Parts: sequence; C-alpha cells; structure tokens
Amino acid sequence: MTNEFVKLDIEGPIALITIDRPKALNALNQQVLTELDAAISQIVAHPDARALIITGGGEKAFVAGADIAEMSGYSTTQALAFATRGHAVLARLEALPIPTIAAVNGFALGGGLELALACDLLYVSEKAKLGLPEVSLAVIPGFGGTQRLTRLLGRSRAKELIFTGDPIDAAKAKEIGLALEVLAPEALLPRCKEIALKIASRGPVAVAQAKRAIEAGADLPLKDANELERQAFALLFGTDDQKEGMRAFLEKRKAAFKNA
Ligand code: DAK
Repeated sequence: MTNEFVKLDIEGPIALITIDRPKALNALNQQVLTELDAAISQIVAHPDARALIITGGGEKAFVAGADIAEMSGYSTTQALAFATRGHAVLARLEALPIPTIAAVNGFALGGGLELALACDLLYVSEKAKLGLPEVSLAVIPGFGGTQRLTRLLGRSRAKELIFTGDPIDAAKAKEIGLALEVLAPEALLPRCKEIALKIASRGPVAVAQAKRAIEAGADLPLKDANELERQAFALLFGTDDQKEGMRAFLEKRKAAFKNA
C-alpha cells in the first residue's frame, strides 16, 4: 500500500509503517490518521506479519505532534471528534496481537510521543527529542498521553514532563525508562528490525498471548491478572506450535512454527 503520507512495507514477517509528511515534520493531521488506520487494517489482514515497526520519514522527525495548523481553529466539538479519532486509531494500534516497535528517529512530540507510547517497545536515535509540549499551546495531550505516560513512568515523572512541556533528549529518555536503547541514527532501524526478527522467530500464538496477558492484566487486580495468565498458559498447550516448540527442543533442532 502506498498512501500520500503513510507508507506500509511488509518484508517477510516485518511490517514497517513510515509516517512521511516532511513539510510538517510528519505531524498528524486527519489524513495521516486515516491513512494510519488503513495501514493498521492491512496489517490485521496480513497473514505473515509478526511484528510492526513505526518510524518517521526524513532525518529530522518521528512525528512532531498533532497538526497545529489544522487544530488551531477547532471548536470544542471538533476537538472532541479529533481526540476521539486519535484515541480510536491508537487503541487499534495498541490492540494489534503482534508486538509493535516505535523507532523514534527525531522529534517525537505531543501526538508523536503519544503514537510511540501506544507501541510495545520504544527505541530512540541519538538525535531524538521526546516530549508532551501541549501546555505551551494551552491544551493538554489529547491522544492518551496523560494516561499512557503516567502508567509507564509513574505520576511524578509524567507530571514533570506534562506540566513543564519540556522535551527530553535520548539519554534522558533511556535513563527514566521511556526508551529501551539509544542508537546511532543509522543503527536505529537495523536494530529495530533485528528485535522484530527475533520476536518473529518465536511462537507467534505465544507472543500474542504474552502481549494480551501483559496488556489486559495491567488493568486488572493481581488475582484476576494471574487468572488471565493461567488460562492463556493452558490454552497454548492446545496449539500445534507448543508441540513443535517442545519437540524441537528435545530433538535439538530449530522449531518451525506455523502460527497455529
Ligand atoms: N503541526 C503542524 N506543523 C508543524 C508541526 C506540528 N505539530 N511541527 C512542525 N511543523 C511544521 C512547521 O510549522 C514548519 O512548517 P513551515 O513553516 O516550514 O511551513 C515545518 O514543520 C518545520 O518546522 P520548524 O521550522 O519549526 O523546524 P525547527 O527545526 O525549527 O523546529 C520543532 C522543530 C519540532 C522544535 C518545531 O517545529 C516545533 O516546536 N513543532 C511543534 C511541536 C509541538 O508543539 N508538538 C505538539 C503539538 S500539539 C487534542 C488532540 C491532540 C492533541 C491535543 C489535544 N484534543 C483534540 C483535545 C495533541 C496535541 C499535539 O500534539
């Protein structure tokens, strides 16, 4: 699929989405959200995709936020509709059964950081700058930033970033647990692909169940979350891949998983 601003490439088991709107540093306008939603639908329908990487086109930005020019004249009704749309698209991204990786190659501000936060894993280039600067525009994050950042980093860190609006650099992002690794710009995508390929080599149903247990469990009391894990663990013993994975170990060979 090639759209105007959102490119989807599927190479083997890896899907790669590139947000590519260089004249606005890849800012998320309505069209970008629509194209992103369509790309997510294509990934859902693709039988071979085992991991998704999202990155920004060009050298400078991952995504520099929601589109300020488009938002500036919104009424409260339009703002509600825009936030509803953004939340819906990011919720679909978050609900993908395959792991998702944000390859943050530059500015990830506002809606851009919110997009990265809806991914499972976040890697940054040395050039990355991450932040939620919305209060400097006299609004607040509108695509889940107040919630996902807080759940990831805790209230205190999230409040510091959101109240000041100041972006942080790559090293700080790693120090506070927002980014997993800091990479040279040219090493970022290769490293993300390496991680994606490793994930793709594991039992796909098991990876999907692990993601579900972690994500759904995070919203539950521990007792209920553990029950969710117990059920998922048992369910996997009904799959061909579990038989293959354990047989392959015992036969000292590489497993050939079928996603079944
Ligand atoms: N939107 C639209 N255009 C943008 C943009 C953005 N977020 N960010 C950059 N651009 C455009 C610039 O206007 C400029 O366009 P031209 O002037 O060339 O036409 C072009 O990209 C290059 O940007 P700069 O010339 O500014 O480049 P610099 O290197 O000097 O600066 C920068 C890079 C990233 C520091 C700067 O562009 C910047 O500060 N950008 C804005 C970053 C920002 O504030 N992002 C957060 C946006 S607010 C809600 C829903 C959603 C949200 C909130 C509420 N509800 C409905 C309730 C989310 C809000 C946000 O994401």
